[in-house]
Amino acid sequence: MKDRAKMLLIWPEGMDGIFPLSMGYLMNVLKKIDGKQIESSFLDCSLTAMDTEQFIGSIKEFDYIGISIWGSNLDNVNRYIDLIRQNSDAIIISGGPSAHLVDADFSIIGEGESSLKAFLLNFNRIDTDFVSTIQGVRIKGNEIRYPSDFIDDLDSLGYIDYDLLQLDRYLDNGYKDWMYSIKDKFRSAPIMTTRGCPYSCAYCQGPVVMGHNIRKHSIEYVINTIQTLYEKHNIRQISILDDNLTFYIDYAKQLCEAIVKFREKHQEPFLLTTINGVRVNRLDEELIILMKKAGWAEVVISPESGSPKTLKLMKKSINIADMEQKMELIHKHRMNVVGYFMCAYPGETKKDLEMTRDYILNSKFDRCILNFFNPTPGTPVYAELIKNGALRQVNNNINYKAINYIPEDLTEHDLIEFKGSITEKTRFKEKWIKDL
Ligand code: B12
Ligand code: SF4
Repeated sequence: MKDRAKMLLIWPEGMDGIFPLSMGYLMNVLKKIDGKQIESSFLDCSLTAMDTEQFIGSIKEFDYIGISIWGSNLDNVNRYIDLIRQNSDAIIISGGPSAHLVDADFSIIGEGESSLKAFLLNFNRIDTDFVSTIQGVRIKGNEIRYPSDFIDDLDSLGYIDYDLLQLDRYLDNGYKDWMYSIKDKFRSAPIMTTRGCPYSCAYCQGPVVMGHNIRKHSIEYVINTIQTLYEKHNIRQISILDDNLTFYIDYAKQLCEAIVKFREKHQEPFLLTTINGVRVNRLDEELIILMKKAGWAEVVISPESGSPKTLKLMKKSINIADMEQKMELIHKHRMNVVGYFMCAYPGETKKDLEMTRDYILNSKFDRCILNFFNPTPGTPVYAELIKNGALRQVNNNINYKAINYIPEDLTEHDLIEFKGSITEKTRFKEKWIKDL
């Protein structure tokens, strides 16, 4: 029996434009049990390109190797798994939103900290009977079991070590978080303030990964993180990655007020973005005003469709009238509005696409982004499409620019023509950004 084990966490190649925030949280888990039972290391193959020999050299002598799997990096991960199997005896643990789509020994599906900790604290008992008692872990070949064991107190996960994750090297290599309204990007870094989303949009994997119950970091935690990023890494744009930042409107207001105070003490321009969008039904005018004061220059919202029928099929729980009203308020307070849309949702017809086109062209969005619907595992709509054999490719690399599903009443030509007919107009008002 060993009294110590060695674990390596890998952030794979092919995660272009994505900063490994999840690795920061998971390394904190490992560090807490480090020294006692676990010796941990982190390998970022996305930041440092490696040839096969270097990769093999880096994976030797570990008992456990954990790899993060998004739908966009399956090819690389499958290659790593083959190399690990050929060159090491390590137990392979996959994690992340597409964890179960690769041939790992164990997969941790959804929020990973609790399951990984339970797993490693008992590393001498890694047999299927024991592992099947840990929430959120799938044993190779078995059914997927949701959900994970969600952590209530997010602050207990500790502060992200942006040095360990080599934020400055990411920035030197051109890492930029999305901000549609400006050409010259600021030095940016991502943070999470909340996890989870209570909604059940049928295409979205967010709640599958992070649960329906929203958990929050304390305002103090968030401000301390922003301060470190601002002072130590000269970050001037914070990208909040939450699924539903404004669900608890009061929390969002308190956060904005604390950021306004932070801005007052710091002279340089400082912006905030919410790349995943906020829900219009979780915004009021007071919050919109506070967001502007705190440093938002644009607000991203996700109507997804201009067809009420499609919105119903998607279970979006939003309506177009509300969207228009909130858009007016956001403009009134001098911020740009970006809208995310998708087409080719199951059940859509030409008429629905036309409604989306009319809405995009006639509404007041400053910019619209249109992608093809591409179903993600774990969502209700994915299960249905798999059951009906309706996907062109299963377990493929997920890419919203490619067509993987064509609704019954439409053709590939219809979809390509429709997407091509929506020219990306930008009507951004730079002066609104200069306010900040
Ligand atoms: C923010 C975000 C982005 C940002 C990333 C910004 C950044 N970090 O720099 C941007 C906008 C760039 C982005 C892009 C894309 N995204 Co995105 N994104 C998200 C979002 C909202 C949050 C991800 C995140 O950072 N969460 C915070 C961290 C802490 O959580 P986490 O990564 O999930 O990690 C936890 C667990 O998954 C697990 N875990 C993760 N790795 C590992 C490894 C091990 C060993 C273990 C044990 C556990 C574990 O433990 C972690 C801690 O709890 C999710 C939705 C969601 N709520 O999950 C979608 C999501 C991950 N994205 C998705 C997709 C498809 C994409 C794109 C491919 C879309 C496209 N353009 O075609 C691209 C990726 C392009 C690329 N180069 O690969 C899908 C993934 C679907 C899938 N099954 O793989 C999701 C789930 C959204 C959805 N459609 O439902 N995305
Ligand atoms: S699309 Fe947004 S609101 Fe809907 S379930 Fe996903 S995160 Fe929640």
